[in-house]
Amino acid sequence: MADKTIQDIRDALMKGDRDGVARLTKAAMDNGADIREILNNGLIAAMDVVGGKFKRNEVFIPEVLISAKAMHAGMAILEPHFLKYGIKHIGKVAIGTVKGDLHDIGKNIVSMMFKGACIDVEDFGIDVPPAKFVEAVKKGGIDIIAMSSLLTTSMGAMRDTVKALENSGLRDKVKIIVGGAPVTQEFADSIGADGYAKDAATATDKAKELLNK
Ligand code: B12
Repeated sequence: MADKTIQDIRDALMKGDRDGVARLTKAAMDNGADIREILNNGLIAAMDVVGGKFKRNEVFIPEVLISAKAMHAGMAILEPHFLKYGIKHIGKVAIGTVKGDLHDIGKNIVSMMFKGACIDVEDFGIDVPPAKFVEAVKKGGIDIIAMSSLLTTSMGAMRDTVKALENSGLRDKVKIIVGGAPVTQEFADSIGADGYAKDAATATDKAKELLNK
């Protein structure tokens, strides 16, 4: 019965059925299903399938976005139960699309996958200037800065952010992870970032590695 519900959650998410995911996730919780099971074998597994299809050009951006929204609806049901079920946040990430760049689809997926991995996320949105990241690190409580760029012309803002952190004496207080279609491991190394990932699933693994989890 529980397996069937998890399968139904996966199917609903892959179809982008936001209300269905919310309803089924709630039903699974009410029926006592394991929250980790819902998260890992339901929501995250289905989003991985959608991500894979996107990579193979079997689905396109609208489908990815609709499924991501459905995932969000499921996550919203699970989130209040995390602490109750002993699932604690393993760290905190401040994420944003860098200055000059308005693309946020990939960044939002990364953000959601982080949340799914029990990483607390502060999302600064798009067009985020270096000073905003610096301010967040200064305030404290941020373990990782995650920057997204989809434009070759905005990649320089990642370098500027790393420099701004260095100039503020805060660089060693935080790990930095970068990504987005034009970003590469070589670029990440050249600006002195701690990590790069090509997709949301790898980004989550990388963040956990940087958090030593
Ligand atoms: C959708 C889109 C738009 C939408 C954005 C809507 C939105 N809310 O995001 C709109 C129409 C607004 C737009 C505008 C523009 N766009 Co546009 N856009 C795209 C498009 C088609 C898809 C991008 C996308 O969402 N991909 C899907 C997501 C899921 O993939 P992703 O972003 O790569 O994210 C994944 C990974 O990269 C990674 N990742 C992403 N972020 C992060 C962060 C971290 C920390 C990590 C670890 C990983 C990670 O994980 C994600 C999930 O797996 C691309 C072409 C393409 N096929 O990529 C062009 C593209 C990015 N756009 C482009 C351009 C030129 C523009 C415009 C300048 C067009 C114009 N002349 O006005 C403007 C720029 C506006 C601005 N200042 O930002 C070019 C960029 C060229 C370049 N290399 O610089 C592209 C490549 C199209 C092209 N071939 O020319 N765009």
